[in-house]
Amino acid sequence: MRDATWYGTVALVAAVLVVVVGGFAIAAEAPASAGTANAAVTVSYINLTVRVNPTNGFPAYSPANFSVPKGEVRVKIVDTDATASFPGCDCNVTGTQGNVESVNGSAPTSQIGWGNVAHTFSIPTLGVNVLSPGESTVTFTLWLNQTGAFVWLCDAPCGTNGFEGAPMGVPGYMTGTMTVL
Ligand SMILES: [Cu+2]
Repeated sequence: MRDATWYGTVALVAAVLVVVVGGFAIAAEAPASAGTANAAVTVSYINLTVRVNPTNGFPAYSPANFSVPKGEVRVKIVDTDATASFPGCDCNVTGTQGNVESVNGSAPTSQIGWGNVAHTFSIPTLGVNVLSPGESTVTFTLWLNQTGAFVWLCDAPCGTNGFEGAPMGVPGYMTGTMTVL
């Protein structure tokens, strides 16, 4: 038989449940309303260096594997390798904002002369082609609107082992992966 104490306990449990469930409802709404206020574009930066490995003489991008967030990414390539020419070069800048790059802080340009291209920074799947004269600093902006892993490579035949051997075809030298998060 249920006495007054039993009914009192049931009522108390029910009251606690209402308070707890109500609290969860309030807590669940708070982050959603805070999230809608953030509509700003993310701008980030990545600095790459091209230098010659002193042990084997191979030029290499560093870092070769890197991550950047989705959005606007401003890239700087400091190329410390010697100047070189690239006969047969596709010397048009593509896939960057405005299809331009800037060399040593000069006015943005959409083309570099083949006689002054030591390396390229190319991402075939994104249509990116950037030319890097040796002993120079190149800057450009990428607009990355999809996440994933994208292989970049240098298109200039800058080694003596063809496109398969080092440095051209070996990750860590003239090819690597850019991960967009
Ligand atoms: Cu190269």
